[in-house]
Amino acid sequence: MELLLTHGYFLYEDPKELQVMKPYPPLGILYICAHLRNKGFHVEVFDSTFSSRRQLFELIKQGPPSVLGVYANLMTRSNVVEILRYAKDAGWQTIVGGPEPGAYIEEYLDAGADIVVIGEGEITLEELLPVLGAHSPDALERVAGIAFRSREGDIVQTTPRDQIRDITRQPWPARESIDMDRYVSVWREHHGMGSVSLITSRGCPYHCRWCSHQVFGKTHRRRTPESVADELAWLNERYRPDMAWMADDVFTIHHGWLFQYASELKRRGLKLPFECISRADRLNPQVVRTLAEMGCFRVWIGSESGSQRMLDSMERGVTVEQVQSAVGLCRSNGIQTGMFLMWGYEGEELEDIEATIQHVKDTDPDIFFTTVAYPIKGTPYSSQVADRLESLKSWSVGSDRDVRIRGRHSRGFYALADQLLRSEVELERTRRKTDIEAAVVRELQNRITASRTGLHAASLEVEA
Ligand code: B12
Ligand code: SF4
Repeated sequence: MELLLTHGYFLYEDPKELQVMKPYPPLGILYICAHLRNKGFHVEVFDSTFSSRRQLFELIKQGPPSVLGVYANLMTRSNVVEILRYAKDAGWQTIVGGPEPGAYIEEYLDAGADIVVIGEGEITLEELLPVLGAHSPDALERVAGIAFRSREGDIVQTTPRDQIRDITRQPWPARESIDMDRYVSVWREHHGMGSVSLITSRGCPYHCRWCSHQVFGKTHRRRTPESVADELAWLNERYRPDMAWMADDVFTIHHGWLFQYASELKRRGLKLPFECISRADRLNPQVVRTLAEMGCFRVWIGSESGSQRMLDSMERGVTVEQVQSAVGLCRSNGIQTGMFLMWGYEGEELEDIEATIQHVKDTDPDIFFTTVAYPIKGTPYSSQVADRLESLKSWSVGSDRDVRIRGRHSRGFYALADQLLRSEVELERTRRKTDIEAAVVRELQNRITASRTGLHAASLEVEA
């Protein structure tokens, strides 16, 4: 074996993920695996999702040592660091890639990575694997898109890797190298529907200030509608799922493409229920109708805030009204909506929080999730707050979420904002019912008063 690919996501070791139980395969390393196998390399994938670190370490120990390539993102850093160290000690050469390492080159090199891959991995690994064995810094320097330490210990970063021009010609993810049926069955067991994921494009050209563009920059490339329909048809035939998740950043970004894809599915008589993410400004009556006809049952919308002032300062490029109208359009076409909301972005005040609460009450999405804003390294938001950032954990065991931002409100403050939002929405929903129970309403009103009082009191303090 010339390369073993893995990632640091261990579902059964993460109590939070076990509650959600919505695993999807690591498409990035599966794309790399398919590409390299097509080029004649002997590549295997150790899918950590349903496995344990003990099993991975056994495999590494058993050897013979070769090259280990690990995918890392913001949440998996500490696991990845442990894997890199273990592999290094066992005599393996180590490569790390994915959305996080390019922003922390020095840290990953210090943590046990021989090479950090920046950007897309397919062509970089195709060129890197043959020269790795030579241990020649000169040869490494000629491989674009990597960083490593020279013999003198300096960090060398090579020229940026060009992006793959035609992503349609890339082979589909090597799903056969992992236990895909298990993903589908876990979904079916826990949610009544077996699910598969696929992506139709790479990159997003928008510039929301907190969003990471580490891998694809602000570019956007699409596969042809026919190729995506072929993959969906194959997934449907091979794994018999009940639904699909279109895992693109913004599935609806290109309307012309979407209409072509819809007619391609129609021509083939292929209709698999699916969910996807959209920006609100990419949803109009024709798009939403088309989504519904294609089998879309849920659209996730990054709503973020009900305050236009906050949306503008995030450079979100969307209005509150667009979100409200998008949710309404989905509802009238029988599509559920899921909403992502963010607390604590730079400059957010009590009135912005109240505006968000009012917005969610008015819009009434089927589901909503909230997060307290966290600065992903490499984003404009992270640079903006850099001089007020304090890490709460050491780099190798923490993540970009484990930070305190001086001048921002406390975690307790945002927890109260969250409670207030949930109680207000519940009261609104209760009032819409015909058989209102007075005691329930009173209880909710009491909760709202307590949360709002607590929130106002907590707003007087910020993180020192
Ligand atoms: C789908 C998705 C998810 C899904 C499923 C993940 C999965 N198993 O597929 C779910 C919903 C679970 C999810 C969750 C989260 N996600 Co997410 N997700 C995505 C999304 C939209 C697509 C991922 C994908 O398939 N990409 C397509 C493949 C082809 O790209 P890729 O994975 O980057 O791989 C390429 C390169 O990175 C490189 N590469 C990848 N691996 C390796 C390995 C080696 C050895 C090498 C050399 C190269 C290499 O080559 C690959 C092919 O070119 C990305 C955004 C994006 N467009 O990538 C965000 C993204 C990865 N997610 C992100 C975040 C923040 C999260 C969460 C933390 C959100 C949260 N608050 O909970 C969680 C973390 C979950 C976890 N425990 O790991 C961030 C990560 C930022 C960072 N610096 O790490 C991203 C980049 C979104 C963003 N723009 O900010 N996510
Ligand atoms: S948040 Fe969504 S729309 Fe904004 S830049 Fe990121 S992927 Fe694009």
